[in-house]
Amino acid sequence: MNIYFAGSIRGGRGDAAVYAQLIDHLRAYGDVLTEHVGSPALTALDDDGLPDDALHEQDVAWLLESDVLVAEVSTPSLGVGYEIGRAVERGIKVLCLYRPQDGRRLSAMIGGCPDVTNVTYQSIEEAKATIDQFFRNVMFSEP
Ligand code: 6IA
Repeated sequence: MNIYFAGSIRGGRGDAAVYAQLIDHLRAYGDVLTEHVGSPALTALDDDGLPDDALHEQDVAWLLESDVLVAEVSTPSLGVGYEIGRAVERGIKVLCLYRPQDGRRLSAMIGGCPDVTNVTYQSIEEAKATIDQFFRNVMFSEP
């Protein structure tokens, strides 16, 4: 199973350590095509090494060959929102994990999307249990 993990990069790297732990957990279910999203070395202002059009082309290609998209959406990111929209259009199963914080609310375009499984969590253990449940459902649902 190909898994696309989406998490904020230029939107801010405050949750990078969370992404790394979720990616680690997701490896039990398949190939995570976007492991770099969890890299502690990656900052919001890094020189990405590739021009933006090449990054976009590469990421969309990975997205379209994915069976599942798991997004951590606590740190708002234009790129993550875009990826969720493209996945929904394509009929790819989407799980969004959101950690509620004072002074912030999840975008209605994500929280209100009927084609997205939206789950809030507080601890990493809770997020991992949500992932386990999501994959149980994916594995037992019709393609
Ligand atoms: O708008 P944002 O940058 O926060 O969007 C984050 C999302 O866009 C992530 O889920 C990624 O899939 C994708 N994305 C953004 N920047 C990159 C990137 N930069 N490489 C791959 N995907 C990206 C180069 C990083 C490289 C030096 C390790």
